[in-house]
Amino acid sequence: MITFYDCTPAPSPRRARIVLAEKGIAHQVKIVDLSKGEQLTPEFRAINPACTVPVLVLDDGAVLADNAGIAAWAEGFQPEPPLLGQTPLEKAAVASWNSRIESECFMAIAEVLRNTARGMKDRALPGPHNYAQIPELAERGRARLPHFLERFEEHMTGRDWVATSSFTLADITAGVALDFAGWVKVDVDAGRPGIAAWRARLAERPSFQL
Ligand SMILES: N[C@@H](CCC(=O)N[C@@H](CS)C(=O)NCC(=O)O)C(=O)O
Repeated sequence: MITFYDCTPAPSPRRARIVLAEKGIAHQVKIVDLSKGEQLTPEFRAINPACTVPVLVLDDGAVLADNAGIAAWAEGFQPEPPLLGQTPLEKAAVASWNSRIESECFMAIAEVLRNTARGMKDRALPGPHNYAQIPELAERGRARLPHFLERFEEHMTGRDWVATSSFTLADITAGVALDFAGWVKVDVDAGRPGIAAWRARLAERPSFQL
């Protein structure tokens, strides 16, 4: 049985959880409680030395230890519904938006959270090594996020989905990222009708309830 290592509140495993649900890929779930530091135990390090979730372990024992690998594998294993685009140009648009959202939005929010949260003192980055918080990085993240949102609102105005004319991985990454913005108390919908309408469409999908 395919095993999915998950942590329910965390945004990164939620992205993979939504991919698996959209594809209807059967799996069992093992919870790694990040709040208890279970990602740092010898048992979990033996599965993923990077000490992060999501992780998917396939029937043959292959370990997929990040969203990029899990999404690529899922598209090949279960092509329907396509999430990575169908034409060469669509594939380019999905890859490009996915990467842009990760670096400009997800990372900006993570910079704020990980460099301010008391519970993340000395855990400013995920992984096996401890890093001290840098308050200036939190400030920078707070400044970067509205810049991304301004451009994203312009892009989403008059569009149904982020990268192509249908729902793709870019919608999953962006939808999870913008929910994550709530963790640093940013209301992404306020004054942004294009983003708000698209998020309302996402909220109708059963996979987004997960
Ligand atoms: N590159 C990874 C990033 C995964 C990641 O950062 N996961 C976080 C949860 S959102 C984690 O495992 N954190 C462990 C920690 O904070 O020690 C991916 O997207 O797959």
